[in-house]
Amino acid sequence: MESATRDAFERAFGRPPVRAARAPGRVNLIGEHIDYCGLAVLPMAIERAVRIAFVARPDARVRLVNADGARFGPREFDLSTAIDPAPRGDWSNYARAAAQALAREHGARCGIDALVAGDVPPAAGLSSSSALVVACTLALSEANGIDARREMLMDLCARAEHYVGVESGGMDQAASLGGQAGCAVLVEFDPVRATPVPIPAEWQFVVARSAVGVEKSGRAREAYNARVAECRAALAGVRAAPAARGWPSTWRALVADIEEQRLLALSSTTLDGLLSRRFRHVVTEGFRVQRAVRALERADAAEFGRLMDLSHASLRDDFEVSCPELEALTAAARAAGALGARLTGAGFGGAIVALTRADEAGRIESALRAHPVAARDHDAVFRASAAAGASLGS
Ligand code: NG1
Repeated sequence: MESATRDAFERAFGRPPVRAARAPGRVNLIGEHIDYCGLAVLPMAIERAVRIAFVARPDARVRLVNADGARFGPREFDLSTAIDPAPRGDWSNYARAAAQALAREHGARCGIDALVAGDVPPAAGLSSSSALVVACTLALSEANGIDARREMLMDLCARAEHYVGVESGGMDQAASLGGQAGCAVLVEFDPVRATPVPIPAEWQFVVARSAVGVEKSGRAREAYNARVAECRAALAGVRAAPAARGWPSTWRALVADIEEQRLLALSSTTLDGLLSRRFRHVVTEGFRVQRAVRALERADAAEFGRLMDLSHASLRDDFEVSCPELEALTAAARAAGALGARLTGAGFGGAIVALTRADEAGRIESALRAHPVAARDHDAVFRASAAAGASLGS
């Protein structure tokens, strides 16, 4: 633990911290808006992380102080199986989410004093929210002597985050917990598992944040939840078609067992325009993830980049989660020589990720940094390296 963190903790709580939890953010390489359909996705954990210095308390009180106190004021609540949420958008709701899930599922009763710090940009599609949920879960598990397996934590954290009212899938929590240095993480569901896939040393991913923040506690929440409901309706609509009799009931089994063209042909004659486009995104993205994993395994950067471009087009045209700023940044990355570029995360603003050869990354970064729609702070554009997953330390 850094001495600055230790000092800040002592100033806040009048005693030294004992343990530290770290949970990274993630950038999703491909497989967007399909985790909540149970389809595999391919993110990687990044070096930016939420860090919590903490000490267990003898009672159920959870006291939180944020290193960025100007934006995120101190919060307190009691750990129980029914924790009242703070007002919508309050940062403590992610800690409340973790605490309630651990109390309900593992009988956690012991609170913590915690100093929360981190460098995952919030509201950027880089999963600062899940990093906070995962870091709090690790800290509270440790304080309560809960010996948790990784897969169990992935599952628990994914469900826990529904506390904030977003019907999200399990990608972010699995990436944060399952990351490995130098590797992308193939996340599969039901049951959740994370398999590392090495990234060739000459590949470089560059992330650029747009100036448009995407507050999942704000308007993006309704837009996101609407997509989840539309996907459910699209699947039900296709399955109800006489021609689909005997077809499997889940997205995963459909993508595994039925040819892509047959799925698309049936959906286009069965569903209305909007649901048919949503269905097409989910199915084509599901197949793209499989192709992208094969491209990564054989170090075919050109093919991986092409799949990123196709993913982005599908998110824009069929899933309608892009915006002019993300269009401008992906176009700028490609014009500067990126092999592929796509929005990353939920969309509606936030960030893009581009793939480039490492020796050409500087040119892409400069083009993105100079672009008028890029965020204006010092780390709006950065090279993302695949980092290790969440951990406990001292
Ligand atoms: P963001 O908003 O980028 O953290 C969200 C969901 C994911 C996934 C992506 C879209 C949360 C916590 N995460 O990620 O589960 O569905 O959108 O692929 O809401």
